[in-house]
Amino acid sequence: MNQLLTRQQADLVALERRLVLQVRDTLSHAGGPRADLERLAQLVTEMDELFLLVVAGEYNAGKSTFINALLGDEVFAMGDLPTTRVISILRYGETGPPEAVGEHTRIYRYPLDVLRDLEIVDTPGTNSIERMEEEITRGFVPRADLVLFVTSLLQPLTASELDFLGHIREWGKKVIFVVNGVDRRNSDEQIGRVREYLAHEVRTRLGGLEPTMYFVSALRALRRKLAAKGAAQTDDAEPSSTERGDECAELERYLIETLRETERVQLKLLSPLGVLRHLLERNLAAIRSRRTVVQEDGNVLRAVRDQLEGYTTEMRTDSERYLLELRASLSQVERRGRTWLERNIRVGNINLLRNRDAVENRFRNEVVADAPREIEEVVHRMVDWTVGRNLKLWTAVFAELDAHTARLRASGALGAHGDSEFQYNREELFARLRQPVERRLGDFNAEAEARGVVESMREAVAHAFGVNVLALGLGAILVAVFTTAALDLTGVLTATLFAIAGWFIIPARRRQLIRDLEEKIAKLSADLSALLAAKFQEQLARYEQQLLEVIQPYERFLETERAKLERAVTEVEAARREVDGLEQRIVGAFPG
Ligand SMILES: Nc1nc2c(ncn2[C@@H]2O[C@H](COP(=O)(O)OP(=O)(O)OP(=O)(O)O)[C@@H](O)[C@H]2O)c(=O)[nH]1
Ligand SMILES: [Mg+2]
Repeated sequence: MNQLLTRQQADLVALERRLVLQVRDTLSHAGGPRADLERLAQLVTEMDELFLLVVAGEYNAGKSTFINALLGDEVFAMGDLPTTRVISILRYGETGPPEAVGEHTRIYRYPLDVLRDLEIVDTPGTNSIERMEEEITRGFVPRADLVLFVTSLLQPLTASELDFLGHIREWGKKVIFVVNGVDRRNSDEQIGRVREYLAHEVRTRLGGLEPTMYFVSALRALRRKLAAKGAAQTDDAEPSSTERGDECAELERYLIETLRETERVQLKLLSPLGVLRHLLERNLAAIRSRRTVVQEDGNVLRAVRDQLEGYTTEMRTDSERYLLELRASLSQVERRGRTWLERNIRVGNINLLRNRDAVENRFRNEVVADAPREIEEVVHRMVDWTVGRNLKLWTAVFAELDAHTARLRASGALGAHGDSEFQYNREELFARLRQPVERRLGDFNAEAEARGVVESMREAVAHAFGVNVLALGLGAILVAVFTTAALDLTGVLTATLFAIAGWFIIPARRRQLIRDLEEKIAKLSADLSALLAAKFQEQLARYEQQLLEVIQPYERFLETERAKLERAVTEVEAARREVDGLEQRIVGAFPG
């Protein structure tokens, strides 16, 4: 059609083509469904094709009869049962057998002049029991430049017609109503009543302008033309008179003259904009619902983080309680140590002090006493409690994720756009988020875990205090730490000291030794409590990290997705404004 356009119109076509491509890019960035992108690619090609006048309506409405009447020939099959089964495109050319294009389209040719400028499409009727055929017709609607909607005078606007009209309207198509069967009217008033009814219902139920309507009898028009043709051949033609109330001739004039000459170019330019607008709206809705999903996912992750934070804070405060118990035990050791030293490091005790085993035994029984067992017990309690709380944390996280999935599924947010890349990535990541939680819970063996933690503490103590007895439990290690280490390091147990036991006679020497021992015990006790506290913090940090590692990839995904969706919304909204702007220019370019 390009050669027939004015310069201004050609510019508009170029602008429109660019806009279609731009919208395709926008939707492609926005992760729009493949079908939409394909529709847009096709739209570019369709812009170069002839104007498509699509005749649609329910089965048996008289669509094929109407087209035949227009042609004055029985090109399309007519009948009382669902008759037209495929999209039938009527194109200019010599008559011949129709040509099948794919499964659902057939091309017919007919040498009628008007077909040089537009193609007429007969479609399978809607609302028959052939649901597939309705789908074919619905699928073809986006391609129409103008829809002739054939309905029946005896049953104007059924519920299913209204639904189908809604679909046509969604794609922004201009519709002309053809009310067929006026030959079957009971009275002339019937036409007026139906006209009013239709105008009112279409206006209120579908919104928009006053509908354009033509009341016709397709069958009578066809018969008249066929008779005229026959008469012309036999040379006794009756002058064709238009029946009262039958607007077939006006409609024909509109289609063959007005449409062909002026309106066609404008409609042809406007129709891609309707498609763009519809696709943009639809995708905008999808993007918004995706944004809701991202927000909700984000809320869940925040809830998980809150759980984790709550857990960590609770651990920090409650662990103080256990560490206090621990320090209490240790200060008992210090106190007992002081008394013991005062009582035993004296000259009168020289024989005992010469006996290394005896010293060790007494020190262990009287100073170290129950402390290692107490400490071991506190450590076990502390670890058991930490591990138990950690199990509770993971259980809560799992419940949170589960409830979230159930909520999304119930709201329909999941699977609503299952073909999109977003949906795919999200489900995969969500599964990756859920699996480790599930696995952690499935494998959780609180006893073994607690044993492991205590074991690592035992190793740390043995290592830090140089007690090289791997097979012993924490309690035994502590006994060794206090007895051997304390006594050894101060020299109480060394032979040299005993050799010069005379030292004890010098009061200053004695005091010094007692002070050394006291300091040693205090230091051991401080070191030990710091070590256990550090080990405990380490364990907490590990637990924290474990959960963070699970949720962080998903948090990052959501962050990227959120940014992407924001950008998509902005771009889609901008494209929609451009569609509006171009529409105004097109309308303005065709005065009248
Ligand atoms: N009385 C009367 N009958 C008509 C008129 N138009 C069509 N018919 C009859 O209605 C029946 C259906 O006509 P078709 O043209 O095949 O209807 P259609 O809309 O193409 O139907 P499908 O192809 O099945 O969707 C045929 O028997 C026609 O003869 C009309 O104006 N008046
Ligand atoms: Mg038909």
